[in-house]
Amino acid sequence: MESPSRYMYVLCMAVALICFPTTVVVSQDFKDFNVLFIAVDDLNDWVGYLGGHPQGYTPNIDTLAKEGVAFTHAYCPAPVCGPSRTALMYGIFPHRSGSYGHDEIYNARKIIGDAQLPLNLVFQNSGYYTAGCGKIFHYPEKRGWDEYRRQIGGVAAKTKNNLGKGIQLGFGVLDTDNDSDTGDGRLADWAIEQLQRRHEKPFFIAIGLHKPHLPWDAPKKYFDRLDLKTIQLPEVPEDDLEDLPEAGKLFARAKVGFSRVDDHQAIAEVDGAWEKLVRAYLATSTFADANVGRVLDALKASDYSANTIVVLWGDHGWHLGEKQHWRKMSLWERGTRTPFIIKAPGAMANGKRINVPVSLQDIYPTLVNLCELEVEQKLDGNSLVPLLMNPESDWDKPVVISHGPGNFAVRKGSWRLIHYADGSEELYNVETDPGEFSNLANHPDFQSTRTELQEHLPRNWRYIMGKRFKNFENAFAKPQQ
Ligand SMILES: [Ca+2]
Ligand SMILES: [Ca+2]
Repeated sequence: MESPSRYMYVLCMAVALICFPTTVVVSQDFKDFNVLFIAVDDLNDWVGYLGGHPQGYTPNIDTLAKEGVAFTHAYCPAPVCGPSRTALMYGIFPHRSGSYGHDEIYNARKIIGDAQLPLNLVFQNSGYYTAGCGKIFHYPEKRGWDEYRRQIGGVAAKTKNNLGKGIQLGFGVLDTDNDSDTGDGRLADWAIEQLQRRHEKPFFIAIGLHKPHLPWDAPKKYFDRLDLKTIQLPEVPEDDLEDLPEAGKLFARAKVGFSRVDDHQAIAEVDGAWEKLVRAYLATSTFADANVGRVLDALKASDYSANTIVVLWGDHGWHLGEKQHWRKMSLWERGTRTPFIIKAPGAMANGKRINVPVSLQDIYPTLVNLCELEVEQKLDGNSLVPLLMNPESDWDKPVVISHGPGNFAVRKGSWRLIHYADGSEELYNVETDPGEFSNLANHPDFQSTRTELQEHLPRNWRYIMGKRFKNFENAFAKPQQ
């Protein structure tokens, strides 16, 4: 496959080599890029470069964002680990695969045909050495790895906090100050060892950090950075849910299989609980960032720094009270926006921020495009190579996010349309109203915007209902055949 965008990329690289021979060092053929693929579980936009929280502290991710192409409005295909990763790694939208959640019924290996190859297998089939550790897939995928370690045990938490009131949001201090004693730290060390090897073939090395997924356990130094008294809580207007349709209210406050209580109500009833949770999430995110930093430092110190593409992504967002919602599983900005950075050698947009909405669904086609891999299957999403070449490119593609059968969000330009399976909707201007406080779906001035966004809603989707969604069953709809 020789796509025009790939051709343009090579052309730009060639121009860069002629014009700036000292700034671009490419020792191999363009198709021999290595890939360092970094996934961070449950990392929302509370990272420095995205500014989702003023106390977000992620210096290593921010450095990568400055060196590479920093996507500021990147969204998950679905707001929960399993379907987001399935979509990303197999190149198929959740509404086409039917992988919406975490029940066994959504197991990717069961509902996606063998002909839809995972990304790492395509690299392996293309002559790459493939090594992975940690959480890349949600449902284990044995195909396509030369080496793989899912987990490497680390020290346990020496203190665990119980907030009471049935709140099941655990956090604690790990019994070490050395990151390399922790589970994620050991995964980072495993990836570092891979980068220090002498590789005969181009490589695809993947690391999936488990934090900041719950429980929010991290070494003490990360908690100590933040005084509880200074913690800033997200802005949550008391009447925020009043302009939501019933389906929106249900998704905001329902007990969704991960919790047996109304999280927001329980947290409000325990003095200081909200601050402790915000601090624990921020601390664990900084801990994750430190592990990212060690891997990136190892790449810089290796022989592969100049010809390795680095991709970093979080698998979905996370609410800490916004919309009176906790955890993932929402179609709002905080539940769906993630960090996403691509640093490709010689890419003209390196060092730039790209503000148009893009999807993690775009990662697979982008890497296939950059590395010139042969792929027979249909790939959902778009290659972002035109944006990597020219950050000013016209790019007005809608991003579609699924949450169970028939519930979608569309992000396009500065707008978000949420369409629930019962037909009710929310509409927000994310630029002027980043907290999405004002639902404009019924505002007379914005009906043409609403209609335009509706055109991007999938007309058909696979209907598969998992157990965890049972209390939402009436909120889901079968496709109109
Ligand atoms: Ca996740
Ligand atoms: Ca509102």
